Amino acid sequence: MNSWSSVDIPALVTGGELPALRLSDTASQSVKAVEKKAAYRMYVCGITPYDSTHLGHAATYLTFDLINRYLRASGSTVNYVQNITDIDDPLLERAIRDGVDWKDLAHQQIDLFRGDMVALRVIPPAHYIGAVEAIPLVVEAVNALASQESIYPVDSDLYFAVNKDPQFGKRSHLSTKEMTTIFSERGGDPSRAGKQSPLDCLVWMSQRPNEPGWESSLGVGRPGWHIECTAIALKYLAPLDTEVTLIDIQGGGSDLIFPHHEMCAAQAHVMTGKELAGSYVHTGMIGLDGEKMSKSKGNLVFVSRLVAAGVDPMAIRWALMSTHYRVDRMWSDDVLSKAQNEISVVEKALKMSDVAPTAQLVQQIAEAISNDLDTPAAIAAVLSWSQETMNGSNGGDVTQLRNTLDALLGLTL
Ligand code: 5CA
Ligand code: ZN
Repeated sequence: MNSWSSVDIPALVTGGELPALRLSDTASQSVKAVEKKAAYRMYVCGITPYDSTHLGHAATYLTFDLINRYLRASGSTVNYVQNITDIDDPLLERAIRDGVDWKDLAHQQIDLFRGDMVALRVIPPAHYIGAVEAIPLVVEAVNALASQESIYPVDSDLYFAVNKDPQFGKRSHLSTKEMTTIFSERGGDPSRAGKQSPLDCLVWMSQRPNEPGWESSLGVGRPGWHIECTAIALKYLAPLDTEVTLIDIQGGGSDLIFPHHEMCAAQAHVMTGKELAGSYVHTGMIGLDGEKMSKSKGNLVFVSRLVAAGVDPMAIRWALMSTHYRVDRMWSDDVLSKAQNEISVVEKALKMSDVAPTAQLVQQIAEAISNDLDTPAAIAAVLSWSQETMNGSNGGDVTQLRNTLDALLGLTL
């Protein structure tokens, strides 16, 4: 699948090395330093394309964009991979509801998503891979799991036995009861007859009447959800034997902690004997009117609609960064108008012929981002610099600041 167009990022001049990045890691339940390296591997779970990018998706991809930008600004490369769940039950259900072909629906939504990501200046993944195009990889991954005796049939479907991973449950920290409840809420089938354990997950679903299926050595069918991400991550991030974990960062919203990321980690562990990620990073949920914004609830605010209505995408970026990524938070018109007002103050300051000193501000922004992506602190520092500039302070280098806002925060103001 084509990714979206690349983003120009200016070089950052800080006068020194950037502080090491520290990130919240769900598995260790701590803020962990990301080991300094020349090359990183990051996998972020992509959209299921049946409703265009809402602000929840945008917030999640912006968060990982901040990580991507920071690691690059530190002088490293980042192999960034994202999937598209372009075949799954919710997509088929929506296509039937709306009387459209599921492939057309997916393509149209993926195009909208790409447009939104370009507008928000999100660095594109190096590999943007759909589940359908990944079917040969999924088959390979199921075979690798089968060779570890962790695959069994139920009717003509195939399941992964989670107890083959001694670490199962260690990344998400839930009781069996909690796991079972959440599993059934998020696409799982704990009570299906014939399963060895209620939490075992489907890896290959045989073709159902009036549904698409693909020929494979596993029979005619389609991939289960979790194995799609496991297979894509392991193939396109090409883990090295010399590294302790397969990849550096596995990411997505907190709604993916269980079952999705636990299942991916368990499958990867059984396949390779190694832990999937050094850090499991999860973003809080964006809500509207007191509830999580979700396609199934329909309480969505779309990036494309805001942009079509004339909202500056940089204001959306600023608004989403004005609160911390791990916190569940509400979107509202007030959040947006506050961001618009703040941006107009910063823009005014940036246009002054003399600006307040910038070297310390650049350090403050870098330190804030290194501290588990503390964007509210970075924004507060920029606002206080703007105030000082408006009060007549001078001696700063506006180009240095513009480059920092762009390189680290993705803001062109
Ligand atoms: N295709 C799967 C992942 S493999 C999926 O979860 N798709 S999604 O379209 O439902 O979500 C795409 C990404 O946005 C996921 O990382 C998800 O965790 C995140 N996300 C979904 N809803 C919200 C929300 N309300 N707030 C923040 N992030 C969200
Ligand atoms: Zn995923």
